[in-house]
Amino acid sequence: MLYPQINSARAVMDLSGIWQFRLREGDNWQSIAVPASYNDQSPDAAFRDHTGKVWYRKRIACPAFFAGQRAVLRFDAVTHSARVFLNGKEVCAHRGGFLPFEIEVTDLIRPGEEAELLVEADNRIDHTTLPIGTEGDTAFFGSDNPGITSVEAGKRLRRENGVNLPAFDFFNYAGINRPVRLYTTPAEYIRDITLVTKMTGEVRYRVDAEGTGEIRVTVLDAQGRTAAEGKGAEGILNIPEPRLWEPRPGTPYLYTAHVTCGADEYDLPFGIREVKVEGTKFLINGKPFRFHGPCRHEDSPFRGRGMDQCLNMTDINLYRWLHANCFRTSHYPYAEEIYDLCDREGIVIVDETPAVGMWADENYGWGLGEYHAQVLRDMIARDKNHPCVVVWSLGNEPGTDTYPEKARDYWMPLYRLAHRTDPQDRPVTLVGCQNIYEKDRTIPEMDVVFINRYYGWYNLSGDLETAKYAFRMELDWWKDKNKPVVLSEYGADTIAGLHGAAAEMFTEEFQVEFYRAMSECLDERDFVVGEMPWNFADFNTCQGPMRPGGNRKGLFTRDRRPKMAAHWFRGRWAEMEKREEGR
Ligand code: GCB
Repeated sequence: MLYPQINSARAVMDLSGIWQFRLREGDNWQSIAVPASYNDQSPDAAFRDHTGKVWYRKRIACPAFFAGQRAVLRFDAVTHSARVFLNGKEVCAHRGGFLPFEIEVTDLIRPGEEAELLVEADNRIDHTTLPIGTEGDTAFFGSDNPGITSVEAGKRLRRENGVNLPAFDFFNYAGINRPVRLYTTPAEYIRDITLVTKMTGEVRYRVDAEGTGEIRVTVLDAQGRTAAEGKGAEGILNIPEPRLWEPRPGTPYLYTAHVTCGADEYDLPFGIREVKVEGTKFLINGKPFRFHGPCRHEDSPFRGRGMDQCLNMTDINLYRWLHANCFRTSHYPYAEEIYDLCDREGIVIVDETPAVGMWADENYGWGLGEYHAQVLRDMIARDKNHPCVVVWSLGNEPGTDTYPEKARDYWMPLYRLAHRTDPQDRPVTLVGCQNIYEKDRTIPEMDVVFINRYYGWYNLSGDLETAKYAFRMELDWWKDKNKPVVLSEYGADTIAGLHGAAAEMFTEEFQVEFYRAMSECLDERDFVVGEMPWNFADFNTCQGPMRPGGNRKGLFTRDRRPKMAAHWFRGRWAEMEKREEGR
C-alpha cells in the first residue's frame, strides 16, 4: 500500500488536530488530540484503564477543487480495531492496531460539502487478537498466586467486569495512534509499486495501476538526474555504475522511482542493496553485517504510542549518537514515517508482526493462523520496498518448547508464507524466549536465530560470573546449528540516578557490568552477528509489582536522558563502527 503523497497529481489533507471524543456511549463529547493514544490525555484513571469501545468524531470538508478526483480516506493505524462511519453510514471496518487501512470515498463525500466522520475504536485484546490479552486473568508480570480460592474468585470477578489485561509487557495504548488523511488521485491511478534490486544495478519493477494510461518509470539519482527509464507495467531497468544503499552513516544512497500512469504520478525512494544469509554470516551487499542497536518501543509521555515525528527524529539522532545501526520494531509494525527516516539514515530494521503474548497450551495458536497470515501479508505489502528492512520477524517469544511439534506446525507455514510473499525474499526469523532450547523445534529452523536471553537478570539474578558461564554453555549449543545468531534482547532494569560502588541490581553500575559481562561472551564467537540491548528507553507497561513506573531497562530514561550504560555502548559501538569502516 502506497503512503499518501503530495505531488502535481495528488493532494493530501491531514486530519490531525483536535477531535471530539467519548469514552462511553451517552457521555458528553470532549476534546482529544489526534494522532495520539487517548489513555494519558486525561488525569482521569478511567481513560488509562478503559476497556472496550471509544468514539471519535470530526466534521471534515472536502474542498470544491477536489471535484473530478478520486478521494480516499486513509487511517495509518487505529488500535486495535475500528469501524468508520461517514454521515452515519458505516463505510469500513478494520481489525488490527498497527497497520494502515483505507476506503475510497469519492461517492460518499461531495466536493464543496461537509461530512461527519465517526470512528469507533476498540482496544480489547484476547486470544483472537494480535497482540494477545489475558481475558482478565493475571497480567504479564502480575503476581497472582494460582490456586488460592479467594484470589481465583477475584480473578473471576475481574473477568465478569470485563477487565482486559495484556499478555505482553507494554502498556495497551489505544485509539487513533497514527495520522488520518484524506487524499486524492486522478480517476485512473497507481495502486502499488514493487521494486527488487540487485547490486549490479538491475531494478525489476512492477506497477499495479487502475486504468489504461501508459505507465512510465524513470529512475532518478540523488541529484535528480535520469539513471534509467522504462515503459509498461513490468520491466527490468539497469542503472549503470550503481551506488549502493549501505547500512552506515553517510552512505545510504537513495534513488527515486518516478512512476507515471496517465495523469497520475508517484515518487518512490528506494535503495539498491542485497540481503543474504550464507552459513553463519548475515550479508548486506555481500559484506558481513553485525547488528548493533537497542530494540525500541513506540512510547513516550503524553502521546503514549501516538506518532510523533519530532520524537522519531530525536530517537534516530540518539541512535546516531550511540553509533547504533539497527533496531527491531518490537513488538508490532511501527508508523511508516520511521522507516523513511531509516532509509535515509542507513539504519536497518527488523520488522515484526504484533504476535506477542503467544504462550503455549494444548490449543496452540488458538486458531489465529489465518489472521496472523493476513497481518504478515499486510506488513510485507506495506514495507516491502524499504531498503532499511532486512529481516521479517514473525513474532516475539511464543511458547516453543512445551508443545514443540504444535509450535513448529503453527510457525513454519508463516515462515514459508513470508518467503513466498516478499518480492525481495528477505531472511525470516521468529524471536525466541529464554526456554528449554534443546526441545525447541522452531527457532533453530529460522534463517537467522534471534534469541532473547536474560542471564544475570531473570535467571541467575545479579550473579554475573555464573550468568556468563551459563550463557557461554548455551551459545556453544547454538554454534552447532551453523546459523547466524543475534542476541535480540538482554537487559537489566535500572533506576536512573541509583548508584552503588559495588554493582547491585537496579543501579546504573550494574547495568553497565551486566552488558560488559554479556559482551565478553558475544565477542568470543564469530557466529554471533548481533547484539540488541533491551531497551532503547524506559517505557510504560501495565501496572505490576515488577514494574515501578514501567519497564526500566532503557539505556535512556523515558524522556531520553542517557544512563551510564548508554555512554558505555556509545564507546563500544563507535569502535565497532570504525572496524566496519576499515573493512
Ligand atoms: C522480554 C520481552 C519484552 C519484555 C522484556 C522484559 O523477553 O520480549 O517484551 O519487556 O522481556 O523486560 O522483561
